Amino acid sequence: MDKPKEKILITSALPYVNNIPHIGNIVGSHLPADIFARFMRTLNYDVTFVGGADEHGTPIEIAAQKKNLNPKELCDYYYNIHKKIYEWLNISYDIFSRTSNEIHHRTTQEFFTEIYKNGYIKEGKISLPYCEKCNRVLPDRYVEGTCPHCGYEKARGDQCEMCGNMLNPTELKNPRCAICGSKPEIVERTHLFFELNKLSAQLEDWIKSKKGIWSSNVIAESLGWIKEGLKERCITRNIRWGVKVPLEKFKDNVFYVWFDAPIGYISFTNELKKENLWKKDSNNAGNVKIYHFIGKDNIIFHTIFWPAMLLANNKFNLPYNVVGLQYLNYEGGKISKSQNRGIFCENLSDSGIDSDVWRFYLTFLIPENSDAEWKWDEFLNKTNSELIGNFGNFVNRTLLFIQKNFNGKINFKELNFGDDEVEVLGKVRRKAEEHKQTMLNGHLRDGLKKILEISDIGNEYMQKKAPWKNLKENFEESRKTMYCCALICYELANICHPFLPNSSGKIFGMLNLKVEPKFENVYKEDIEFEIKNVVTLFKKMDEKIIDEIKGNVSKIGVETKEGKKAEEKEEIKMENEENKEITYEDFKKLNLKIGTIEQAEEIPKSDRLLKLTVNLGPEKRIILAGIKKFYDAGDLINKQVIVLTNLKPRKMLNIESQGMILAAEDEEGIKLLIPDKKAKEGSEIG
Ligand code: B3M
Ligand code: ZN
Repeated sequence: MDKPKEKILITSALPYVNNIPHIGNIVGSHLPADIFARFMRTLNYDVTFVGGADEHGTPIEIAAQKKNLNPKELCDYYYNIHKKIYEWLNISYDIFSRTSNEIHHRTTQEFFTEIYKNGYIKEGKISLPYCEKCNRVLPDRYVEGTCPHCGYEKARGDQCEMCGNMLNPTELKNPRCAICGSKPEIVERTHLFFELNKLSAQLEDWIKSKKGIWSSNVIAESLGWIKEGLKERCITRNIRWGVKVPLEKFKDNVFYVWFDAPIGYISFTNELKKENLWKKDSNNAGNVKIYHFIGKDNIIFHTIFWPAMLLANNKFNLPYNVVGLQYLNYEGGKISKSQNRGIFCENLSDSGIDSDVWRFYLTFLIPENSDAEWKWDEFLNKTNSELIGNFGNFVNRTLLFIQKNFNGKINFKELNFGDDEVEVLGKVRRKAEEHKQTMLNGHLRDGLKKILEISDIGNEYMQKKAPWKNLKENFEESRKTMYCCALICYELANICHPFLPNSSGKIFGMLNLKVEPKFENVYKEDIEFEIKNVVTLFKKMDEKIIDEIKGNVSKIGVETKEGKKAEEKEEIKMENEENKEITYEDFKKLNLKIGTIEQAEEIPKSDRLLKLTVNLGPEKRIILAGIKKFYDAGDLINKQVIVLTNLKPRKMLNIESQGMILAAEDEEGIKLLIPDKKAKEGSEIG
């Protein structure tokens, strides 16, 4: 294959790390971006795929405030959850970074300074809602009210979620403070404004030049905005959490989150030491295609606000494509965390289902042109009939047949392909080319359909040739058929990789070939297949499995009872502490002792905690332990445990917990550490 002609930079919208992502977030940017990145790699493009967490702004601040955490604590916790989820789903980020990193702050400040020097920033006075009760101004999401454009009653100060319009906080009708609900008054403050309006003509030309590349709705929406007239936009906020404004007069201000977030695309690329991908004056100038994958509420920020920033700065390449995706609904309604409707991804890895299966159905739900909808019965049916019945079936029956009847070994030696073989391989090749075109045009769902059509062709051919019948009378004919089927499996291993990376790897493995997915003509006559260790690719689904999965993946994200929130906060703090390194001196500070559990009770408000009374020799302690799911209270009586006794007591659900019991955790759950012989209560450990 030729060496790469072009470098490609792919980005996926940077999620706010203030909650657990749901499947709508996955199909709305990470998954399509990943499929495209993987596909372009198979075409030998030099692909860089960047993502990361958007950690600033009022979405983070408000979420942290509601949990009584500082924003950094909140982000540390959710960042790790997000990262693990994307890893499990095989989202092939070259980097998944954070806008709280120093390099991002520096990059943002330099970016701003350049725009400032180029004359696109001015000072201005702005009226802002001010909440007397909370004693603060209310930027962006700190104020809610009725949208002046569409009448939606829960519009936020920076944007209306319903109609997508960008707003100024004072434009809202019936405004109220998002924290305490009081009606704000209006105060005046001096801020910095980005003069977007100066770039209107340039933006319009640029957007028009994208006809045929961007989808028509992205173009229409963007041009609509220009037509309405671009206004200068306030880019500073009088809060502490964010990137500091590098001007003396505004040193107590930070940038508006939508100013710093997209610069994350640059700073994360720089972290990879690939600065040149963005730089206009590098060797790559004009030769890097930048693709942004984003949800529909982010379109304007990526087709107007961000390109305007880039134009004003004048040192960086502009995006080539902005892929705007629609929303995913769930069983007839919107996904909603507060109503616990939808699939939240934290427990996907416990679902017992290969991530490829999730990716498979989710690919069909990528909302390319209109909103899509998750349906459990469709998940079951599509998985069974298309992924397993068609694709998996062809691969498994081919490989098993060869393993069994040819001792796994099959090659082209002394074979002559007949008309049927020429025909079937030609058909497969044409489908593969159609697949490629479909993918290049950005239709990932249809791209996946073409792959299923290929395995369909394979199944049909095998059925027609009935190689099992020829095994005895015409062994060579059977061998020919199976070599041909093995080639089709090889094609499938290559071509399914962007969608089903685990399965692709497994097929390569079973064919005993190096895992090197490439889009190329696989019809070589010199492959020595040595098929072994054939495994079934996918587990068949049934109602019972679906019910189990449902139970697993939808019990997350319930944020209703106060008690739960309090518990969650404790967990976040504890988890954050776990990630720090300690010294031996630190370890010596731990006071660990043997104790015997004398009483164990359930706590009605908690499905996680048990209340234990532990005898430590000279004293007894009440300890709350998060082990309810794994131990029955009754079984714990008289068990000996290791207790951390000098942990500062803390209150959970109004009960003071006076220590901590040591336990291990693995995929089955939590296991208490128990001494192997009975020891005296209060014995020291170290
Ligand atoms: N964090 C919005 C969102 O998560 C925002 C995207 C930023 S992309 C630079 O929906
Ligand atoms: Zn609105």
